[in-house]
Amino acid sequence: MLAPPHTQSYGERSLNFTNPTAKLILETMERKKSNLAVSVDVTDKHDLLAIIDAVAPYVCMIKTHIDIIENFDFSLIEQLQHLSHKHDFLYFEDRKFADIGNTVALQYSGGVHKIASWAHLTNAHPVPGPSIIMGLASVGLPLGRGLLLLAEMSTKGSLAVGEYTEEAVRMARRHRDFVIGFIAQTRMDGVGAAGDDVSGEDFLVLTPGIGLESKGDSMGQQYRTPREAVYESGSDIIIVGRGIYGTDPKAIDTITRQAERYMAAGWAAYLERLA
Ligand code: 5BU
Repeated sequence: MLAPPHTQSYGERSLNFTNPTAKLILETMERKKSNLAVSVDVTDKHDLLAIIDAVAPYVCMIKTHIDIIENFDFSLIEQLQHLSHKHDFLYFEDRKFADIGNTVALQYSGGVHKIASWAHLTNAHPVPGPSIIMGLASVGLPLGRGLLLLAEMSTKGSLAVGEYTEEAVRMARRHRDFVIGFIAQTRMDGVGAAGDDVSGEDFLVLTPGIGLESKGDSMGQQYRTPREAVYESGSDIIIVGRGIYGTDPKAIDTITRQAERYMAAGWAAYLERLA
């Protein structure tokens, strides 16, 4: 009987995956002792670079919304890549693809952002069905990229629940070479398996909606603590945005301290889970 994934160390779990991005994420987490991803949702590229440079020592991953950058040009990508080599972390572009296979393949590879060329990881809504995975895999698999499916969302009234979530997991199970995990609030082990043998199955769970102070915002976001996500719900990576950069993207000292604090909270919750 294999140990369930959430009781294994991140380093051990890198052996559960064939996808190179999944392995690299888990090895980076183990090396840096961090299960923190910072979501840097700022609109100026200079702020983006300054915040990443400040928080990078504390993260395994930086999550971007590259389409909100107002002064984007492709030299930004070279600067982002320089930071990821300097500080040893991966990029997750939170693009939330949701169209037919042919269209998402074009959106993923082309346009001004050329996401597949630099983002190790991206994500997709399962709403179009398995064809969305096929479209994205046609671009991402040859590059060794990974995909997350949105099995659940952190917002009040989310429709991604119940049968929808189960179907997302079944879709992922059929494409394990490329789908390496979920955006979800809890573990998905065995969800929707209906008697099928899923022992040995491992998917990463990345959880947004994390805050140490606030319980939510005025637009439906809901926050839980790192401990609630990692220890109680078995999440692997906490995704933190405003809890770290607050309302002032220029307050770099405060941002650095907050990143350190969330990293410590996330790692302590993981060690508690292993124990
Ligand atoms: P916050 O500032 O920590 O609330 O930012 C959360 C980030 O995670 C933000 O970029 C959202 O787009 C993203 N997110 C989320 O909050 N909830 C979800 O269910 C998903 C993504 Br999927």
